[in-house]
Amino acid sequence: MRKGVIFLGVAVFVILLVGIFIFSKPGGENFNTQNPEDDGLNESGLVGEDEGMNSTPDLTIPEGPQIYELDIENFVFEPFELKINVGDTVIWTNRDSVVHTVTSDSGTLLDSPYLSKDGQYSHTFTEEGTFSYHCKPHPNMKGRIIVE
Ligand SMILES: [Cu+2]
Repeated sequence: MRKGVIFLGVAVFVILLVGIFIFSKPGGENFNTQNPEDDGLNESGLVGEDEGMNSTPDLTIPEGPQIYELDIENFVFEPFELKINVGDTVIWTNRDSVVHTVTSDSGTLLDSPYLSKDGQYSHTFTEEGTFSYHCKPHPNMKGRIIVE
């Protein structure tokens, strides 16, 4: 009985020692690696996230005014409807051999000359609104720019 108890005690002691050794070694490594990682995450997290949060919109905002190219082809404004933002520019290019125009339905915002093949007309939209236009020689040719 005594030998058994002593053996059990020794065995438990050894197991505990081995357990502590096994636990402390990877544990220490984990703590050693986790702490710098945590620190790194905290540092780069606090700084990096702020930079990230700032730099992501910064990457979006500097896109700024856009230039949209719109073809006039086969007697059609392509695309027929275009949504853009204030400050954006639209460039119409006539791909037909026939002359076309870009002419506001009302007002004179869009008032291109007669565009021959590969002729271009551009306009920068500075106000919100829906701007419908047509082609003077072909009034059935219609298009509109929606500025938001
Ligand atoms: Cu036309």
